[in-house]
Amino acid sequence: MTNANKQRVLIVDDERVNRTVLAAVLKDENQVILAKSGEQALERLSIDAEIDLILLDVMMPEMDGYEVLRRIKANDATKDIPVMFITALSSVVDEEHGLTLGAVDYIGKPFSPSIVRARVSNLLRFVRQRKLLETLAGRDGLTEIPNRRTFDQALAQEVGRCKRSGQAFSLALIDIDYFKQYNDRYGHARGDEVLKTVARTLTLALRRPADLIARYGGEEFALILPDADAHGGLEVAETIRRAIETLAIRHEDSTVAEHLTISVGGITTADGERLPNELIAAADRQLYEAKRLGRNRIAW
Ligand code: GH3
Ligand code: MG
Ligand code: MG
Ligand code: MG
Repeated sequence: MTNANKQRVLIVDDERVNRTVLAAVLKDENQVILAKSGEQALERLSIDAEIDLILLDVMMPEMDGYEVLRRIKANDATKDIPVMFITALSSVVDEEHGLTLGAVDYIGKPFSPSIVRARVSNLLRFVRQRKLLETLAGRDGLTEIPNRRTFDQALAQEVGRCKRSGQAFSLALIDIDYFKQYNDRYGHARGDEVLKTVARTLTLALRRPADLIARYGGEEFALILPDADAHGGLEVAETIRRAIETLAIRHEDSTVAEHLTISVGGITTADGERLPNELIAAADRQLYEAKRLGRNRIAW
């Protein structure tokens, strides 16, 4: 297995021999990262929190393992990373203390390599499952693009960023024109296929990695464009409107065109004081305007 597919285990121990032995036990199955102190571990986590499991020694000079765990739990970026103590402090009181602080497991030293390997492997299986569930929970089941829940989180984050930086960003709602008629004429299954195609097309039309397109509801999609002013926002909106038109999906019951079209309502804001739902309402009013003006168009 290449390192890219391996799960990542951070080993924190002040004694070199312990780090070496643990690394030897785990390195075939996992990507192992070493830290020789609590400070070094926290420093490492501050630049790279993509760690699946932390094996943590308790007795270390300067900062002990209990304090390291407390800090890991106090930080939003790291609080969900499971921590397993591996320590010579193996009284019932020590073990209870470690578990109460939130460690998922507590292994006494000297340890049996095969037991450590098995416990780590069992735990990492759960971590993998949890990650998969998290990914699925953020995606729409039909189109497989981010869902409303992911969008709401991203919008809240963007509003926060805007409040701090004063940087403008753009937000747009996209709605398929006469989609009810499409379903009525071609059937719901074909309608579902169209939703998938539209989702894929919208996704491919985005250029910056930070841009987000989500399925907002039935046949509505929502778009966040960080750092985009009205000019940039309009340009993206026009690109996607044209991209959908170019698909030339036949829609005989549309009164706008003979093929499927979308309408877009967009806004640009640098006002971090407006709440996410106020921004959505403003974009929705623009969308309504685009519909009222004849559909297959953008109102910004
Ligand atoms: P308008 O141009 O005003 O937006 O007209 P419209 O017909 O698109 O608007 P309306 O909101 O009345 O209808 C939306 C339709 O989208 C109704 C619903 O059947 C369809 N729809 C919503 N979700 C799905 C879905 O998951 N699959 C399919 N096939 N259709 C869906
Ligand atoms: Mg130690
Ligand atoms: Mg709609
Ligand atoms: Mg519609």
